[in-house]
Amino acid sequence: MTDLETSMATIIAVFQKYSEREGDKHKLKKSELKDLLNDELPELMAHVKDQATLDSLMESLDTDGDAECDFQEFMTFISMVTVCCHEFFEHEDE
Ligand SMILES: [Ca+2]
Ligand SMILES: [Ca+2]
Repeated sequence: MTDLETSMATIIAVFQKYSEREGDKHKLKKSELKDLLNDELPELMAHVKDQATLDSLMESLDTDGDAECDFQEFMTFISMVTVCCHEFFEHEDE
């Protein structure tokens, strides 16, 4: 597999690792999302310390309003964070 293919497979595997834990196997409930963010994005979570911030993050991700984060909603979040990282590293070079 190429680097990009591996990355895509990794994102899917990471999502499933957490989404399968409880309830709907294909969706992240808030506690699963929280564990995923804590374990997989600790740098980002350093900025999301309080419950209110996590609540509003979950709310903004949950575009269909079912109180769970499905894979499409998760990908929207990942691309948002990745674009932010890219912008950050672009400025690093200057
Ligand atoms: Ca689940
Ligand atoms: Ca949802």
